[in-house]
Amino acid sequence: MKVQVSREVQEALRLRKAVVALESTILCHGMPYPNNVRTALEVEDIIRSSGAVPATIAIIEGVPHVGLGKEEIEMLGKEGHKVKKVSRRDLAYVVASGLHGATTVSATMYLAHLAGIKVSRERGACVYSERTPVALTGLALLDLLLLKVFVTGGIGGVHRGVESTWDVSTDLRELSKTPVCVVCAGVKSILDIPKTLEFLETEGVPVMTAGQDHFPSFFTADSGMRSPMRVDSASQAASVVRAQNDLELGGSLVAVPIPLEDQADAREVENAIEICLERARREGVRGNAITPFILQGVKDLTKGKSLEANIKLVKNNAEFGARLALHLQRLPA
Ligand code: PSU
Ligand code: MN
Repeated sequence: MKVQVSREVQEALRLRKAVVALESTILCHGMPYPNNVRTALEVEDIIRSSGAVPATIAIIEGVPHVGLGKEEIEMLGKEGHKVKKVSRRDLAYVVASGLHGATTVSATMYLAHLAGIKVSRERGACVYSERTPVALTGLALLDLLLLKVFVTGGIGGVHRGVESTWDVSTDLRELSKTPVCVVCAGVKSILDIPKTLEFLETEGVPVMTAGQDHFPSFFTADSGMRSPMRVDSASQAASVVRAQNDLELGGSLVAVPIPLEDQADAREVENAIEICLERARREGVRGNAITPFILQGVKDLTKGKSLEANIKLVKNNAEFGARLALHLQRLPA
């Protein structure tokens, strides 16, 4: 199967530069046009100016793309909600049907990992034919660290009212399966944060918070819940990711709290969330439509203030994620 890796990303992988994956659901379903396109391009530039290379991931006409051009980001951002939201579950269908797809955290992790493996295999083949057929050379070992860092705003989690809906985002299971580190700003309080942390513990996913003891809650820096682990720098996070990788344990989560000055008003956001959850219940919104429905509603009710905070935190995460990826790439094989 074809996975289209952009020229910029191919070149970066060849030179073993740090590459940071980015998702596209936030582009098509998480923010309105044109803020979405502007933010996506600015986030890419933040990663470039930190010395890493961005790889925004999406499906275009059935082909998974790792690294998008400006025109492709513009096209997907303009199409917005018309582009299908694609989690792990939806990947095969959207590929087989030749559709566009906006990848969520789970699908983006999966495709980043797949592209890393494909590139390693191609190199592996080349190593086998040119040198002795050893299983893993130092070169191939280093390749296993390709495309291991992915930056987003927030991940999916266990939804409030899970007792009756069974709504648990597949992002959480993906984290346990796929060896990619996801950098986010914590989990939004549209979700049940304590249950989300419990589930991540069950799934064996390391959850680290940068620079503080408490886990953040997306729009605000402190959810009131203790973070299972704390790291005080991007390099410390990188060494955990590296150990996780060497132990072949699957993914990990790094939460970077929103800077205090960029926080949204917690009470205002909480009120908006309550109203939207009630609306969703009344209107029977279900399944993968819930998260975009609530994000949109909260944005409208807070008159765009939640969107402003959202944009700032994604950029903040991009800076941290790029540093993490650079450190990871520099660690000795
Ligand atoms: N949380 C946010 N913003 C988002 C998402 C989650 O604060 O844009 C998106 C991500 O792409 C995430 C997806 O992977 O929603 C989770 O959807 P669901 O709850 O349907 O699993
Ligand atoms: Mn769900």
